Amino acid sequence: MKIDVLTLFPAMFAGPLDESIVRRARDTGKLDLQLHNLRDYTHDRHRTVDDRPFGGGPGMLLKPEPIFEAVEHLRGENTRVILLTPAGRLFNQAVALELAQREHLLLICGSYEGVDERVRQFLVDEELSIGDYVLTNGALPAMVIIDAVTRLLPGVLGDEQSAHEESFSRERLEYPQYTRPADFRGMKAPEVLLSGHHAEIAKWRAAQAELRTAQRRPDLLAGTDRPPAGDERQTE
Ligand code: 4FV
Repeated sequence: MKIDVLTLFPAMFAGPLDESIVRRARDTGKLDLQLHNLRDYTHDRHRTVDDRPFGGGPGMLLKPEPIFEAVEHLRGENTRVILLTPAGRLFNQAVALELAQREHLLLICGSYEGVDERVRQFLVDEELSIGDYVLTNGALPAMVIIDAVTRLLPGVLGDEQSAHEESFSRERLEYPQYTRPADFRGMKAPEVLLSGHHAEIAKWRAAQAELRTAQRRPDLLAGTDRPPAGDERQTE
């Protein structure tokens, strides 16, 4: 997969995408990640990328020209152009699985108060939000999406199985897991997990996933919207 990122802060991407699984995906050619500074698509001495909103109002907006020029330069025939914005569709595992099927993603990172509306109208295929809160710019949302999509690319995660067994893979939160020691300060791992009875273990895990999902995210069971956060922990 190829991912191009259009941002005013390419340096913000150094670090989170240079370690561990994403690093290995880049080193093994499974992910070709390229960062592009929006200012490189300006032609004036001040490398202007923003301006005041027509009709007044606080803050500045990203101008259309540099973004159109950049996208028209980077876009190919199989490119999905995605704008990161709080006004977008909520990003989740299902969207990550969708995007992981694509050949080429071009992520536009918003800044300031947002972008000129003509970018949305005439350039963008899709708008995504990582959550109902306002960030300083779109770099972190882009990194979140790159991380979630990269680990779904074929051959990126060690044992394929893990992407299937995890939270949200079947609209269920994942079951409790334990590792050695079986008895830690008197806190014991459930006997069934030490039994070797795989059918029993699978049954216990399914029941635990159901219980945890019902208690914490009933919306996932009913396929409805997420309920307001309440402290439901430790009721298991
Ligand atoms: C955001 C989000 C987000 C809004 C103004 C950048 C900021 C500034 N993007 N999911 N939540 N963006 O807060 O995607 O342009």
